[in-house]
Order: sequence, then structure tokens, then C-alpha cells
Amino acid sequence: MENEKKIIYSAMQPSGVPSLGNYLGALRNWKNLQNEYNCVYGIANMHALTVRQDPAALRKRTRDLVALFMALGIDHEKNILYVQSDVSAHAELAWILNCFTYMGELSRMTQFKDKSAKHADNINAGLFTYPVLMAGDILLYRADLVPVGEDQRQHLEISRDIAERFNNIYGDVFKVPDAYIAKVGARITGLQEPTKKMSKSESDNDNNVIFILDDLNLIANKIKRAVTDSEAEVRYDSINKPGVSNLLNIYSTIIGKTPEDSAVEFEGMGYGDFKKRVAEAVVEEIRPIQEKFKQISADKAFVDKVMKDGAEKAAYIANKTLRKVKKKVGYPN
Ligand code: ATP
Ligand code: LTN
Repeated sequence: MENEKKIIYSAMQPSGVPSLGNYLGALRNWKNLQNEYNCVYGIANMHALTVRQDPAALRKRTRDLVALFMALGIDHEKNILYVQSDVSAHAELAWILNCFTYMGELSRMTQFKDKSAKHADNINAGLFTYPVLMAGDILLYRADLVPVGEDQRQHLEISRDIAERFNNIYGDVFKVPDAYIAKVGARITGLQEPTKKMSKSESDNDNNVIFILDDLNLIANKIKRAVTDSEAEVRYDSINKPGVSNLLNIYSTIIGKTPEDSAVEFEGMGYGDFKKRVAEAVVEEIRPIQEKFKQISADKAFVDKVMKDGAEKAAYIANKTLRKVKKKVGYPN
């Protein structure tokens, strides 16, 4: 990582099998950025603890996510792939940054409000300070850019605020990161609830979410069952036609066009045929990833080695930043 390239940091929670939203809004871009940037991609398993998890399932999903990153074509040698809890600097920096973050600003986070409503029986302090841990992730690696979906925009803003606040007191310690939110695919919504974001862990209805490791026939069926509207016109209008517009978003992100442009392909076509075309595009996109995933995840020793090497490379960079911060705030060592 000693070359001139800019640094990218992003992470994903192992809170479920990644959804098509995670793939189109984040993972796909991560892969495409790897040649131009030095990339650090984390499995945010510490963030996942903010919601109650089954330990065995969490451990498995964490390893599977490492394998999935590689199945997507993210090169583990050129980039850093690692598990957040393997690098203790995250926990250490999060504490320090907690002391530079205001209750008021955390109270405004929409993700906190949403998750508190959904997990009313477990509104823990971790859920509240989640953005602080996230800010630390980014700042430890001196990231220039952070590729995320639209839902994380507010967390990026607070990360910048925390970094600037700290720098104003102690000098130029942190790099202030910019969000990198793609023009298409940054907000994929549920197939059954097309006005809400598609989420890997928050849906009561399995037909609402496409999981990247779903059986391919099931994926096609979920798309065929997607909610549309009572018109019969394929047109991009996310306010009045959220279901159709979401399918157009999905399709156009995969083929690399704008949703308005791809709508032209479907002029005069009924919803049944339209859905079939969308399903084909999704299935063909996912098929090779699933094949690769099967291969890679079967090789446990290899995945272990990637995790171990990744943790070492990540810790080296993170600890450098942490040492600086500790000195600035007045720790003796
Ligand atoms: P959870 O359901 O556990 O809250 P999540 O599905 O929202 O998780 P995260 O692990 O929090 O996913 O997010 C990983 C990345 O995927 C982030 O960059 C996030 O912005 C992006 N992302 C999540 N959902 C979508 C979506 N529906 N459309 C586009 N991008 C998304
Ligand atoms: N909170 C993020 C996952 C995440 C993240 C990060 C993303 C944890 N740490 C650092 C970007 C940078 C989410 O997507 N829900």
C-alpha cells in the first residue's frame, strides 16, 4: 500500500446473506474500484452485535462473507480483506471517538430511529454509538473515499464531522473522507414493499428480498411475484410506480444504463415479459458468483489464511493511526 493510489474503505455487516441491494449498491462497486484504488474491505462483525445474533450463525456468516468477497472477484492479495474484530484498534479508537461525539448528533441518525423501532426490546448503547464505530473504521485507514449505498450517507456525514472536530483540536490527524455513492443502484427497495429499502436482515417476508445465495429458480420466482401496479406500462417513475421503477433500477444497474434509458427497451411490453427479462439479467449476473462461492468456501484453510493475512495487513495500518491518536489525547503509551 505504499504507492500513490487513493484509499478506499468500506465494510459490510455479516447480519445475513447479502441481498441484491447490498450487491448492486455496494459490493459490485467495490469490485470495480479495486484497480484504481488501494482498497480495504471489512466484515463489520462488531457492528452486527448491535442486534442480537446467534453466535454460531454469526461466525459462519463472517467466514462466508470473506469467501463471497473473493467470489465477487475482489483480489485478496492486491487489497485488504479482513474481519473487524480481528483488529483491536477498532474497539480502542471507537472509545476515544465516543468522547468526541455528541448525544444530540447521534439522536438524529435515521438508522438508529429505524432500528430502535424494530428492536424496541433491545435499544442498546451500541446501536446508538454505531456511527462512531463506523467513523473509526474509516479513519483508521485514512480513507479518501467510502463507497456505500444511499442509506449510509448520514453516517458518512457524521464521520466527517467527528474527524474535523478532532483535527480542529489536535491538528491534522485524520483524513476527512468523502462518500462515494453510485448514480444507479444506490437504493434498491423491497420487491414486496417497494417504498422501503431492501435489507438483508430486517424483512418479515422472504419474497421481499433476493439473497445473493438464493437458488437461481427462487430468485426468478421472487422477481415474478414482485409487486407492480395496476397500469400496464413500463415507465420509470419512482413516486407513482415504485415497484416497476425498482425493477428498472435493478435491471439498469446490471446492464450499466440509466433506468430511463432502459425503460425504452420495454416499451409496449406487458409486466410478465418485463419481469422475465429482469429475472434473466439478475440470474445471469448471480450465477457465476454462486459457482465461485461454492468453490472458495469449500476450502476452509484458504479462507482462514486470507482472514489471518488480512488482519495482519489491516492491523499494521490501523495501529499506526491509533498510536498517533493515543499520543494526541494524552495516553502515556
Ligand atoms: P442490515 O439489514 O443488517 O441492516 P443492510 O442490508 O442494510 O444490513 P449493511 O451491511 O448495513 O446492509 O450494508 C452494506 C452496504 O450495502 C452499505 O454500503 C449499504 O449502504 C448497502 N446497502 C444496503 N442495502 C441497500 C439497498 N437496499 N440498496 C443499495 N445499497 C444498499
Ligand atoms: N454501517 C455500514 C457497514 C459499515 C461501514 C463501515 C461502511 C461498517 N463500517 C465503514 C462503510 C465504512 C452499513 O453499511 N450499514
